[in-house]
Amino acid sequence: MSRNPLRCDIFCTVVDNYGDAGVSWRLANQLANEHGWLVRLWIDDLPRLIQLAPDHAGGPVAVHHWPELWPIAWPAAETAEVVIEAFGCELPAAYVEAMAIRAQPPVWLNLEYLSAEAWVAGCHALPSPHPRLPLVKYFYFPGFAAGTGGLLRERDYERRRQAFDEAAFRAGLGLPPRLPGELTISLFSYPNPMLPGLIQAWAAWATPERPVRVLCPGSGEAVRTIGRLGLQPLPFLPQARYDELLWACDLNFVRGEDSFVRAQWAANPFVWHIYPQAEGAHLAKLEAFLATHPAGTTLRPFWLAWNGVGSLDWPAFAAALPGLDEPLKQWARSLSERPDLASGLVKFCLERLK
Ligand code: TRH
Repeated sequence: MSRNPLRCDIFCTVVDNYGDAGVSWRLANQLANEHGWLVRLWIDDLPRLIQLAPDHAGGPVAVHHWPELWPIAWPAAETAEVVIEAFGCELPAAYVEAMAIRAQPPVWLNLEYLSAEAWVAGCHALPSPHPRLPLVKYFYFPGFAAGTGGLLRERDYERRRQAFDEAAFRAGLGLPPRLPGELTISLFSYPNPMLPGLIQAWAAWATPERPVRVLCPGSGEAVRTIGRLGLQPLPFLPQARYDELLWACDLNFVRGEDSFVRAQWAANPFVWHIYPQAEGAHLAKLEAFLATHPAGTTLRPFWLAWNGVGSLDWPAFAAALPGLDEPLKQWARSLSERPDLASGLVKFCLERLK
């Protein structure tokens, strides 16, 4: 019989990005809100979490600072039935020792990075026995295909989207109402040498009949107007409001992992700036995603150029935008029919805690 509510500890370290905290926070909330688990999130960078979730203290997830110096001894009773380390962060040694002396060892998962590559399904859920202690760690891979851990998607996502009021959202951010014919774009990327050229291309393309407004969350830049192109910095938005930004824009530039997934749920045209890796390893991941996506052929030239391969042809991409609507909706629909990552993870753990 499973004991409810289960206790779960999620450990996360943040290395100069938002994604690791963003994914851990999202998962923590789903486990607590949708599955009734008692979740503690241990994170080394609290200010980063506060940016993503300024109101975290009012929610069901208990957020704890993961101190640089963890106590040298930790009681077994203070470990959880499910222990998740996000993205290969190393658990405190004393915590691991304590896990090993529980009557029933915890289900220990390493939540991995998302990739559309074919090998993922073969590695998902593989066990890795601890070399010394009676513990097993499982590699838990998110993914797009059957046989992977799926993607994070909250149960109330569609309801929130249906209730979304774009005019109120814009007013709340101090933005003017949408102009007739306006193309609204959100821009979240790594530093990108292609950006100055893209800004020029937008400025040349924008006309009084099709003005362009680019919203840049967290950019800290000044407002700029070039002809009918407006570049507008926004504050870094709380995570739930970032979804609203993606809904409010006709085109979303996203990056990394979590904003990339959220853009897919939003199902508006998007451009992915993948996290650059040594020796171009990221390009294989980019190609793998494009190869699985129904609009991959259309997206490919512009996406590759945004990631440094080839030259950006904004007018051609802009002309292709209307045709992306249906395949992107179809993609989001088919992904949402698969079990979401949190539900799959709960099932996986319950099977091992019987
Ligand atoms: O911050 P990122 O670049 O994180 C990445 C990925 O996790 C990647 O897998 C990892 O290898 C790399 O870091 C080191 O991008 P990502 O994943 O899109 O995370 C951004 C988070 O910030 C996401 O949860 C959305 C959120 N966000 C807001 O909440 N408000 C905002 O205004 C913006 C721009 C983002």
